[in-house]
Amino acid sequence: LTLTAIDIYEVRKPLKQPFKTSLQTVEERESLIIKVSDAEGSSGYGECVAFTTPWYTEETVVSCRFVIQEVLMPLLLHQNLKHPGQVNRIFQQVKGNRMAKAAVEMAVWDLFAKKKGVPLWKLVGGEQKPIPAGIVVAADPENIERQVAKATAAGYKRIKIKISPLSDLDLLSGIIRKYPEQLFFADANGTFAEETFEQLLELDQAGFALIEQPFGEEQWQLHAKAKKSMKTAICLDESIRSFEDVQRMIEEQAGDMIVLKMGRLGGWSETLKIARLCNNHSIGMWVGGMIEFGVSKAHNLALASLPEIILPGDFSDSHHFWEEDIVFPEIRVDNGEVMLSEENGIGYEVKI
Ligand code: OSB
Ligand code: MG
Repeated sequence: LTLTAIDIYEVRKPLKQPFKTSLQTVEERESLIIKVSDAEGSSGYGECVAFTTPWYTEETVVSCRFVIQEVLMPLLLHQNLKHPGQVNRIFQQVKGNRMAKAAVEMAVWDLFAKKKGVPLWKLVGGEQKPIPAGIVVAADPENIERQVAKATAAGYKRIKIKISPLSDLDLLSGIIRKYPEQLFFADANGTFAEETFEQLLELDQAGFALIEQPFGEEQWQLHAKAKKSMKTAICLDESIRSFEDVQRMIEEQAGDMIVLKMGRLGGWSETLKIARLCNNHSIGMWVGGMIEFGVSKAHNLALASLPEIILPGDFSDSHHFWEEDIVFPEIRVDNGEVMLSEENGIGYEVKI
């Protein structure tokens, strides 16, 4: 496999409704779609999940465009690749910039699967199964009840509620008690601190199946203390930037499970390595989202097809965030499940 072209396309779409987290309100999503092509005219697609500003991670759309165009492209173009796993190794000489690397690496995996004539989920060792879908609900007390009712009626298998030390705990536990069949996750996006540790402990009674990233990404000790003091599972998101971070979480007992975000971890190779490590250590994992378009979602669905991934991931219907997605067909959640495409590669056409 020899890449003859790598193209970058910019996509920018308003969200149907602004998405409010305690860190940032996202009103518009800007993303880079990467298309890699070979001499025979086949192409593969990846999506860069960096945001416009560094509110969630350090990388941005502009930094990724620079790194992809000026640094990663020259390393990869015209190289003879036997397997997409080589891309990660070639990129190792470039420090960090995992979102930029992931976007290109994922596109190569898609192309490789297409050249082999297999769905990407099959190539990575997944199985054909309905993928359980979860939705995210912003921490807006005015609308939360209505949103939970709507998501449950739509059949979503899990609802993730954005929380912070300012959340109304009585309101949350009231809602959770009203839906005993529904699975609830909480995502704090690192908003708790040593001073609010006691408030976190109170969340133990609310009925969440897990709490995602209570403390900041470097707060390994606080996470270990929370894991020891709580019965609710501690799930790390922002803290997990690499394979080594997962090793550290295991060694320091700083969490019970992790969110897999391929677009932030550097792509397929690193993520598959992490999934194996978690499997060997009985660490639970599920596939996380970042308000993405269909290209990234399609890769994430292939990841969720791995037999060791059981918990519902961040998989909302294309029409949850967007009037119109950039893939055909769009991502459809039916009765809380997404069917895996039997088409080659990511299994979706890209409309750019
Ligand atoms: O922390 O999981 C997060 C969105 C953007 C950045 C970070 C996160 C999120 C979400 C949305 O929680 C999940 C989704 O896309 O469905
Ligand atoms: Mg999160």
